Amino acid sequence: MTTYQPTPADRFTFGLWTVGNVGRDPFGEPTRAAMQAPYLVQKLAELGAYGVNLHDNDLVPLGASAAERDRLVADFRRSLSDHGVRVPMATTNLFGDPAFKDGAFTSADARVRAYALQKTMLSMDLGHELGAETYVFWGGREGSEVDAGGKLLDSLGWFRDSLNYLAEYSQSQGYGYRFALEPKPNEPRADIFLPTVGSALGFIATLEQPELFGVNPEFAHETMAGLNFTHAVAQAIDAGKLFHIDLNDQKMGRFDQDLRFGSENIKAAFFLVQLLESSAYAGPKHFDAHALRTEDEAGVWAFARGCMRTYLMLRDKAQQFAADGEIQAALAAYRVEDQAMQALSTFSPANAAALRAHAFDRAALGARGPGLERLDQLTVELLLGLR
Ligand code: GLT
Ligand code: MN
Ligand code: MN
Repeated sequence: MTTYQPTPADRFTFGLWTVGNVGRDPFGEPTRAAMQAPYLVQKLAELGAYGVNLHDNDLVPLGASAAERDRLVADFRRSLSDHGVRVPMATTNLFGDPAFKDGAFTSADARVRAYALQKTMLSMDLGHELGAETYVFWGGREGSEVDAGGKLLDSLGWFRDSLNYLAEYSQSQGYGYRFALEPKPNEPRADIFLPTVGSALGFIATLEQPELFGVNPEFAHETMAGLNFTHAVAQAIDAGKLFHIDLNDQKMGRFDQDLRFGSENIKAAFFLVQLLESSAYAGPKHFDAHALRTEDEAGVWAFARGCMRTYLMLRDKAQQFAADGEIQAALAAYRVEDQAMQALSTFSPANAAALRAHAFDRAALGARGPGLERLDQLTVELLLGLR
């Protein structure tokens, strides 16, 4: 009987901002006391996590003195090494400071854009000091409520210039970062630029060094927009651009809920885990979620344990799915192989001429039942533990 106990080999990570979330929301004050970063590291290690990720200001508050910064970083590093916890990803808080209220890299104010570059370079220095290899850009404030400012095309140019600049900075420092853009459709802005995985992939192709950039898709963000997250991840994998992933859960069409992984859309979570496990993705599985505001500290650790445990249970289910004879037979029946047609589907003038002349039995093609109802029901029964 497997225990679904995670180990660092599973490469599960959390953010300081996730397990450290104090339960503040736009309508209410914190419901939990803040926990110090070294303590969060110790607790994550006890639970079997591989790593912890951070924004600059999750560790070093805005305005801290140099001495204060050095002390906080030293205490954090000591805890990381005492507990064998890694920092695979780092990012910048470009959303909390009122200076960024109308955008950071896409602010209409050139001074704010330059400040965003400076803050990001300093945060990249910190991430590198902690061993981070992936650098995330979540443009939470890059967007608008009104478009009266007329800066849409300029914003895309400013965003591009900033990313090009920071890629060069990383190289000039020898940091070797891979950068991951994290799309989100809205919140905190009414409309955020590059709102979906597809938009980010399209934008990456316009950068000076596109090979350094990929995406960090988040389950909740595509789901908020009514999109299918697993489809978005498949497109990122197909493009060779899945550099990082934010796992959580979300009710469709709501505010960004960042729910415990697998707590809401269990079937979608299953297909996602199945896709990830069958792909070459070997990066961290980051839970960008937090405990419900109702919870105390015990609830925070129940939340973190639950994210990892559900992933492992779904990974187990994916293995059962692959080993289930009836399911595999239904899958095999779903696909129709036809070598002659396959051969004609490779372009040559002769094949094109032959395919143009071929007489298809359209009625037979349309009449075939693919068996998806049965296959899906078998999947549901497997997930419910009946197989
Ligand atoms: C913020 C956001 C997340 C991003 C984080 C990285 S911060 O919590 O909602 O989706 O991944 O900046
Ligand atoms: Mn989110
Ligand atoms: Mn995220």
